Amino acid sequence: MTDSPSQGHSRRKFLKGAALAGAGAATAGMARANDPAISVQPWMQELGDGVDAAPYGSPSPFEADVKRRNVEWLTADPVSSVNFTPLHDLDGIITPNGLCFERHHGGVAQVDPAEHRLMINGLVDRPLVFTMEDLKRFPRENHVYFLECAANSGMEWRGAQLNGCQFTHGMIHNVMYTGVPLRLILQEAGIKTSGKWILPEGADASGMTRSIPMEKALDDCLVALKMNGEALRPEQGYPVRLVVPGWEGNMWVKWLRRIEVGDQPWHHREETSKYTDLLADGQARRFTWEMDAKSVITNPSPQAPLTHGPGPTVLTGVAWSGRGTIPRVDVSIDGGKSWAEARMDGPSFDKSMHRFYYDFNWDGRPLLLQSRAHDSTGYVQPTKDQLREIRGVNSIYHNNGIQTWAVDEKGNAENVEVS
Ligand SMILES: Nc1nc2c(c(=O)[nH]1)N[C@H]1C(S)=C(S)[C@@H](COP(=O)(O)O)O[C@H]1N2
Ligand SMILES: [Mo]
Repeated sequence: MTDSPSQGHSRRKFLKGAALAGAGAATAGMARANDPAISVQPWMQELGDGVDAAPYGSPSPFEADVKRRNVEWLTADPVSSVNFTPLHDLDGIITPNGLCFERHHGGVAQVDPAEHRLMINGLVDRPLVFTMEDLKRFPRENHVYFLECAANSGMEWRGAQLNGCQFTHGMIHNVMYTGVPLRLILQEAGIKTSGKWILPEGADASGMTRSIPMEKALDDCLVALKMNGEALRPEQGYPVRLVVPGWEGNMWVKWLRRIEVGDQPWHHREETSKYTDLLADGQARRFTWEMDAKSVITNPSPQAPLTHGPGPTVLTGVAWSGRGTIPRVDVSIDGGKSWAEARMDGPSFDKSMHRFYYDFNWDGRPLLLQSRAHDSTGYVQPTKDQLREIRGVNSIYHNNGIQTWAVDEKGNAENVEVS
């Protein structure tokens, strides 16, 4: 602590030096030779808060606009609704816990971990009931995975509608989970040879259930206790949720209380009347679990216009695939006529969000921005028209078509479609 005043002193010296250097050097229009704000500011002239001011920290008050938002006409009742991750305000690949979008069918259950249990029953040798402490005695693993609601971009099937990537693409989050492989818990109960499916059930008022094939349950599903290092947030299923990597968010049962093992799927509500894809001919595709490769440019975008003039411009966005990694993203600034390969940056994990950048010199003319993801299986993200040709426009779910933002001379962006 004793050295902090001198640290402050040397920082001021450094800033002064930097300002002088800037005055002489030719910049590419990214800074000014002189700026009065470089002088001593009020916060340099008084002591700041002590270490006891915020036992659990929160963002700067200047970041108050960085928040989850909902779409009013989608929110008939907040206990059965959705809000959206502010993708345009984030960078890197990790979604901070307080900004992870929420989707609840019966509100946020407030679960006391000491009273909460996880039961394994059905076609098992030994039906078992675990406390949360019991779960902590299994070997656990850490993995970064995206969770995308199958309805993400669902409002865009018939045309461009919502103005902002938060609303068109914000039903996704990407966090590091700490959890126990579901395989280990099922093996503890002993799966009978007739056990081919599982039915996870939530402890919330909606009693959420989904049928999941045993193959997936034994592969990479996790019974997760932590997100980004700390306990799950109540909104995300505290104290325990199922993680079903790469598969639609609806299957990631929160407030997990029971897993039944069965010999066939249960055909419950969320896999019949909901989360099925109605095709043009009136038939519905069922069990479309995997999330196809998808990407979106987050900056610039309607909520994040270009505030500088022509010159060096950083375009960025995110891409993900339920089938693997994203080795490549292409970017177009002319509505898909020509494409350039974006620069991938940050860690590349299986079934996780990836970050891409495209650093270019904006000439100040209008832009039609698009991004196109390639995943590690060779699959390429389709255009919205290509999707509609095969799937019609009746569906809500699994819209992974290419998004277009129109940027005008002033730098303002709007959700549009080109054909
Ligand atoms: N118990 C329970 N689990 C649930 C839900 C729910 O309402 N109750 N919603 C599902 C849906 S539709 C989605 S998209 C994800 C959303 O997860 P999140 O709230 O962490 O974003 O949780 C899934 N798991
Ligand atoms: Mo969902």
